[in-house]
Amino acid sequence: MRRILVTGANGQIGKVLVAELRRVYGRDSVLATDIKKSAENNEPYEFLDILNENRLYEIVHDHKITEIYHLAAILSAHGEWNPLKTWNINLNGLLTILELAKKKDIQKVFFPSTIAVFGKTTPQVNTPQDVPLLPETVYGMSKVTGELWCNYYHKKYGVDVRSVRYPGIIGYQSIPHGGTTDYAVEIFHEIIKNNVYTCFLDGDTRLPMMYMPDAVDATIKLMQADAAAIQTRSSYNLSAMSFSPRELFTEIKKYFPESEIAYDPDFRQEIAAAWSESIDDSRAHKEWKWKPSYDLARMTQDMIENIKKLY
Ligand code: AKB
Repeated sequence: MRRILVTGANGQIGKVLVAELRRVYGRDSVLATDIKKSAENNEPYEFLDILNENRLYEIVHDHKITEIYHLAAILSAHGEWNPLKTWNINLNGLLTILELAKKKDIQKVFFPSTIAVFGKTTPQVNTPQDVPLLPETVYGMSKVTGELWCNYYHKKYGVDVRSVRYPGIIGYQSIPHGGTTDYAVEIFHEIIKNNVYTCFLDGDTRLPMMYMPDAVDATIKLMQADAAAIQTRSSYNLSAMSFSPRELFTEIKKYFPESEIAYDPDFRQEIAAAWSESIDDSRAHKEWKWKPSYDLARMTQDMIENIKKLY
């Protein structure tokens, strides 16, 4: 019987992933854990600080957990404010989970990596799967190292750990905090509320992005794939679309012709400038049949429809 634990379940992706996992496997099969309680009913839920190893072991034992989706992490922008804390949470949290999976009867682990693993030494256009990785944020460093540990635990101990490098994720279900790609969600809320947005990235900074339903679909598909198909145990490149703030605004302006944008780049511009513009994710297409459904136009239309209902 499959029993899933999700860490960071009340974060941007966690919230939507938990709901979808519960739809697929049943509410009681999916335990949400986080250090913050959700405003909505999120039961079954347990408070869990990922660095509290004893409590993690207890929860896994009590709830007879068989799979872990380990989402808890500090993202790129907030990571720069407290590098050592970020390293501790992002990397030691993962190592605790991998050790647990090695010792206990955990059948599968999901680890989210990110485009933040790329750096100035990486080709920025159509970035291939295997490239030099020299990230300059502590978040990127922790995720590259995390990928290597996943590969190590798989090869050395047979832990069935699977991972994707998420691009910027766009969803209407929450306003993300702490990331460099957060502008691509904020812009919708601000334009719908106020018809104006000031972007913290430069207008021409193109980044790989993905709409939430595709991100959740990719995650579940990867976890459901046959173990033999998963040839990459560090992390898969994953992609759906790429755009700059200017291109996204042009699309949004079709619905709000009076709206305006200004650009006031801050420290996040330097982070974004080192990341890829677009990603070659052909290996994910080939090995576990990944295929996105949303492009810029379809995502924009759906975001606007849903965010309008919130205000
Ligand atoms: C961030 O901006 O830090 C995240 C990511 C790309 O991993 N959204």
